[in-house]
Amino acid sequence: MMTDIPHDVLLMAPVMANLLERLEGDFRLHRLYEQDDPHAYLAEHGGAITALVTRGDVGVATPVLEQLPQLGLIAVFGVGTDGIDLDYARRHGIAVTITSGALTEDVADMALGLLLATARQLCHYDRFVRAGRWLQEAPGLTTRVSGKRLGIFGMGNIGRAIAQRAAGFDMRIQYASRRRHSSLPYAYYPDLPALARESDFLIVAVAGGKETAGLVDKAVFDALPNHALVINIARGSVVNQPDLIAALQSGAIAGAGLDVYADEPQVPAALLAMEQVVLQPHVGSGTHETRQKMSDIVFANVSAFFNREPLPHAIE
Ligand code: 8YV
Repeated sequence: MMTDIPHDVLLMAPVMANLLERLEGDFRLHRLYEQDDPHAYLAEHGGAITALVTRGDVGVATPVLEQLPQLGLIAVFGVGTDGIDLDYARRHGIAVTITSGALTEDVADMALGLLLATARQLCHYDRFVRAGRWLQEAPGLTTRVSGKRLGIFGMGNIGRAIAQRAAGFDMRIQYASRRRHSSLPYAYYPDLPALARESDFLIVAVAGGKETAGLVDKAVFDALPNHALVINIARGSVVNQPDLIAALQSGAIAGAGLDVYADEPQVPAALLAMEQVVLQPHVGSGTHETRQKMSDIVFANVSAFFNREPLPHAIE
């Protein structure tokens, strides 16, 4: 049961209305993103805040955490913890929860959707039909997806769900990741450029953060065949964005399908201008069904924390 005195919860960024209403209903909610001077706001209210809600794509800066001496929970709306200083959280006994299990399928669907859209030029031909160009010219040919060699970088839950889907397209599935998963029937490459050399398509599905920052760089684009397509549904930080743009401009690779970027919501003009690129605004998990589940999970974790119950989705 909740106590009568409302608990103070800090919200780092807008979340869906349904979650916002539930948090506001049960807690004293502090919306940091609405404050003109967040530092001064936290100097006044930070001492009372015991739980924080943020989004996977937003995280929380360590100086903010330093202004929250009583913080016991960071509840992430998403699965990415790359925007959170986990060492700081561990040292200060702050639990971290994520919306594990809720978004795997949607993000994998988006990866396949982007692959199909890029290879078969779905967005390009949508523009072609709408502009009335079909009346004047015959559409050109595109690239087959079925039966091709798919390299997946990262074999966590999302990587596996992508592989399952790709198997339905009779693709030859191979992957690079920190370690081999011996239970999986896919070829393992310890080295990313080696995987790239043998792949028609490369899907980036690895977690973001310091360990993976910039790993998909010029060496990888040079290793990929010129007809290769690169799909990123993970984090913009994993791909060296200037190297990606250079590879697309020089023809080192043939196209890209992107849901994530280095500096969201900024998308470089060079990418906007390219017809061989399909762009999405970080909406891999953005379906009604999944966002509702994510909202329920965040709320369940915050409630469990204040009820002193075990957290259903805590990481380690
Ligand atoms: C975001 C994500 O949380 O799970 C993640 O880490 O990046 C996304 O699901 C989502 O965009 C919420 O805004």
